[in-house]
Amino acid sequence: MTNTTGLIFLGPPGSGKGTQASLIAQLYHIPHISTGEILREAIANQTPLGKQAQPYMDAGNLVPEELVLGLVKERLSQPDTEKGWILDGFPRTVPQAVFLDKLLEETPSTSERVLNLDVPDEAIIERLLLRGRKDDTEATIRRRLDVYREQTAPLIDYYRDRGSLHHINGNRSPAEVTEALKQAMVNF
Ligand code: B4P
Repeated sequence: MTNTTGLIFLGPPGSGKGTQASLIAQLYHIPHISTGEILREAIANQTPLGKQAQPYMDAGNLVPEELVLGLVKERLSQPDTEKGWILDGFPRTVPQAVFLDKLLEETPSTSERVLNLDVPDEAIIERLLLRGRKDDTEATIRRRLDVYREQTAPLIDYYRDRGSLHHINGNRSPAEVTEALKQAMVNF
């Protein structure tokens, strides 16, 4: 019997994953697990993880798998994930998705649903330049979009083949996107 639903938010950088995952997590009282946030916090605290991750993030590249896999495994083993969870920014590569599958096999009561936010490149560049985070320069944003296309977009086929993928138009107001996500979740 399935009694835990894990939500995976997919989409290009700046598609609204972080914004929406945070809102949905509050609404459904489940933890929002953002690998980007965890890594930024590690950088701010200058932990060994943060020091290793920083050059990759500054350049708009993914941080090496060995730095993220362990932290996700550890986070998903915390008791607050028992009723459900949202992963935002993970998986970002097919090997990360395979790792997550193996992890979830250990908890057969968990099923996953994948929500993919679609937003065109021009809108993304505009949004991220406005946000102005350290890795939001135009050159880095373009690099992150290339990395997304090369390494993360293949996950759309990966999850579509398993029938767990829902597409959401993310190119509208945040409130409209939240409403569309809630509707998709009703129909799971
Ligand atoms: P993330 O923190 O995941 O950053 P992101 O993809 O740029 O952000 P997100 O998509 O959540 O932003 P949001 O739309 O909320 O990753 C940063 C870096 O960490 C990566 O480049 C990588 O180096 C590393 N990393 C993270 N996970 C990794 C992994 N698994 N493996 C390896 N490396 C990893 O926000 C964007 C802006 O748009 C905001 O300002 C927001 O206000 C605005 N916005 C949101 N929705 C909007 C809407 N509907 N309309 C207008 N504006 C909107």
